[in-house]
Amino acid sequence: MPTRRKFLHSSAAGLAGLAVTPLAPLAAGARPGPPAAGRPLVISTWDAGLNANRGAWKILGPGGYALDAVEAGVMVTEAEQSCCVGLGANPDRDGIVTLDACIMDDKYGCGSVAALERIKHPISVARRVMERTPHVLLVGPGAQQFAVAQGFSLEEQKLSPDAEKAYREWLKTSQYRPVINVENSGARPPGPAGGASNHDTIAMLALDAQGRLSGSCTTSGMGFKMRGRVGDSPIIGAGLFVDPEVGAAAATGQGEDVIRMAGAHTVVELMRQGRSPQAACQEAVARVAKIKGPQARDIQVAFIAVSRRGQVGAYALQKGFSYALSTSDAPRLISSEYFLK
Ligand code: SD4
Repeated sequence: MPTRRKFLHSSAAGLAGLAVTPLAPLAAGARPGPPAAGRPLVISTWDAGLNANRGAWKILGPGGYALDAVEAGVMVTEAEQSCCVGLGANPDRDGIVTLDACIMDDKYGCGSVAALERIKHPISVARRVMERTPHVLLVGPGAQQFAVAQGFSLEEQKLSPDAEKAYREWLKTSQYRPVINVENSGARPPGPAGGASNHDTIAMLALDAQGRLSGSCTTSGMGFKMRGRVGDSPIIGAGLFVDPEVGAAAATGQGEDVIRMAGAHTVVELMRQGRSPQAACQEAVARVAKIKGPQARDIQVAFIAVSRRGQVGAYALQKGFSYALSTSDAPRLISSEYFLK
């Protein structure tokens, strides 16, 4: 167990690492440089981001729209049927898989769904909410009703074999203990099922050849969560935020702690004040650490960010977070820097 003293020591070390000289804050109405037209890129969370980025690059590479890319990219992950994204994911404590997703374009358009059941591609439903309703967020049965009315098919309510096994294991204790970095631990909580493709929430940010930014995020949320629990991932400003004047940011990790400090919005606002995407992610993570105190050791929170000029950044609370970056059709997996040493 970390002592409070050790924690304070490591926090101070982390904060010292934050002595990044900020760029000059933007004057009212000013824009942070020209957009990065002509140089598309896509960044996404965890190792699952590699395949997702490949999906996104099929659109970005030939000059397509960032919004189409972030939808298609995370659809790859939703279809992979892993422990934590899409219908193959771990269920809630009542044994039902419920999915959260959101999407945001380059014109402050946004749409999300939460607690959606039996729909294979929640990200596409979120996009329909954005494009075909006057609303931003639909939840539960209403979200499902909308999806069906939009032509999405209702899949069987049945756990995947891996999820079934993990759920049965979980029932033995029924203890709620989210596992930090389960996304790339190769283990599906609480038992040994899962494997190399194990991952959690995927969040993706893209800048296209015309300098347009978009973002997406999709998850089953924390495995074995309370029924009705919604995390940060479908909450605009928490799990995802895109401001075409500044940049975009997305979060992964313990959603409750991202929501309480308006995570992605905080990162974007720090960029607006002149921080680079890297410094902004770092400062936002430091804020989580400060809020949580010694309990910060029990959670993971990480942010990724892109400026409208095409700079990227990422930072995590704890060791173990990785992200995929593509500036060509060959994505790279990068181990994130982190706060708690
Ligand atoms: C949630 N933020 O539902 C998600 C979980 C996550 O990596 O991102 N895990 O709280």
